[in-house]
Amino acid sequence: MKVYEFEGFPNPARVRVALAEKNLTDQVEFVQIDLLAGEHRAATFLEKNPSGAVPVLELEDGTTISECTAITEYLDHVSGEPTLTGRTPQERAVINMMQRRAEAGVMDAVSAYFHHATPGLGPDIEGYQNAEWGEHQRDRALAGMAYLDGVLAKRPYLAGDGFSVADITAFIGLGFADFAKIEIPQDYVHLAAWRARIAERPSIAT
Ligand code: GTS
Repeated sequence: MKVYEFEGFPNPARVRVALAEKNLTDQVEFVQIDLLAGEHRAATFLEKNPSGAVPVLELEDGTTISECTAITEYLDHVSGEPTLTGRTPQERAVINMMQRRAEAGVMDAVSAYFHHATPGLGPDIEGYQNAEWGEHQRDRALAGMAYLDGVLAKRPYLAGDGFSVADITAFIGLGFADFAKIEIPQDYVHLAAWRARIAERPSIAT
């Protein structure tokens, strides 16, 4: 398997954590796509992902899979029992729902803030920017974090009693918020405690 990524960037980091959780990291060849140099806009890369975004997983038969959720779904089923995306119909549905809430409410909102209200990836890469809309996305991200804080007041992980892909998305989304200089309110105490606990997982700490 190959993973096209830009190491250290948030969406590729989601897949790095999933790979580590499934003990698959050493089975992957990582190929760096320099986003700052615009390598993701080259025709050869757009053939792999028409969205022009990393990460992309490429299988031995040439199949390319983009979107972190789809890649994680594949990895979770290719190595042992599913541990990240749920086993029963109910688990799968709840994890999917919470993953999407973390993604839309934090990850995607922070990303939109970064690309619109800050210099983002620089003038050569950021074509259209709308700062007002970007600022609004920061408010959305803070609202998303407040929602997750409320969820974590009632249960240890976002989708219930076990760690899942929803936790990966939210954890990396908070890291992206730090990078984009969105200040996470200190009174989100449940979110902060959960974040400290997740940071200790071997898939993240090492
Ligand atoms: N929904 C996609 C996923 O789940 O994979 C998002 C992918 C994405 O936005 N990737 C960013 C990218 O390639 C990299 S990251 O900075 O968000 O980690 N962006 C290219 C660009 O031109 O914005």
